[in-house]
Amino acid sequence: MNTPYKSIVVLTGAGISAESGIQTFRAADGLWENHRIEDIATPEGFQKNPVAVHDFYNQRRRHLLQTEIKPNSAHSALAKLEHELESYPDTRYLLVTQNIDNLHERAGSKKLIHMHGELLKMRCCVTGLIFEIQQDLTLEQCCRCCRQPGNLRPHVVWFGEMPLGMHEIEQSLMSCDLFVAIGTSGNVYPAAGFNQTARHYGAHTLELNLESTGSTFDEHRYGRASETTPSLITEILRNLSQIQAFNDNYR
Ligand code: BV8
Repeated sequence: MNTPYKSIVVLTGAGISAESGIQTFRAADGLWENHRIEDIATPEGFQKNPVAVHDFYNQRRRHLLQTEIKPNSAHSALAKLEHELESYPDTRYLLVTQNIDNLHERAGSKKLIHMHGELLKMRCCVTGLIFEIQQDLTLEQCCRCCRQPGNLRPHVVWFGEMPLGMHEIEQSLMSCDLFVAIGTSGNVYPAAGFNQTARHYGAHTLELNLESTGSTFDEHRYGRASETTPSLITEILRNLSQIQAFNDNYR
């Protein structure tokens, strides 16, 4: 990688949070292991058995809020990239995550789109208003807007629902020159198609994963995200500073 990038889009999946102690979806002991997707992560499943769906997310929320669950060096490296790029006003950056945990924010990321929602938020099904939540969500809980029980759901995008921030994401994919996917199996659309969109519009596409996902990228780097991500960020920032120094010398 030896060219300075003008617009960088990063997509993360469950694999970036795995080393922080959060289960991925499709690993042998993954989140979907004991559940059928259609029962637990669809509006129909919620309609049919809201208690089971609340329990699935309440368990994940309790786990996320445990003291030992912290951002890892991959989350920190992305936050560092965003911070350092503030010194390069001509370089645009966007982080899109499929994850509903808050580890990117806790590491310091700000330019972030949670395209599949957030575990620490809930939404009123009647008004659409969104509220923070740190404890269990139950059918008995009243929303602050309607002041009656049973209207609240996790602020999470289920299968068959429109992901969040799609317009901004699509605009960024069409204008980026570097697209990096970190820790995602590429099984869920439309996120799984982002690399093709970026490539179609001329971006260099790079996949960081433990193993090959079979998806089409210009470049693959295998290893743990906590190692591959910091080294990639160091490389990007080194390139940028070298180009900056060159331009300063020959202005
Ligand atoms: C939609 C929130 C219409 C809930 C989730 C074609 C086009 C469009 C849609 C579809 C299509 N085909 C099918 C569809 C419908 C569907 C879909 O994709 N179905 C799949 C099953 C085929 N998609 C939808 O319904 C989406 N909505 O399409 O609306 C539309 C269409 C176009 C444009 C606009 C609107 C909504 C999908 C959202 C579902 N909600 N999550 C929750 O979290 O409970 S999905 C959920 O699963 C996650 O959010 C995430 O997206 C996905 C899990 O994927 P990964 O993050 O990749 O995790 P996984 O475990 O699979 O992989 C982990 C990877 O990490 C592995 O590769 C592993 O090797 C790696 N790894 C592990 N450890 C490490 C590591 N890598 C590095 N280091 C490590 N240490």
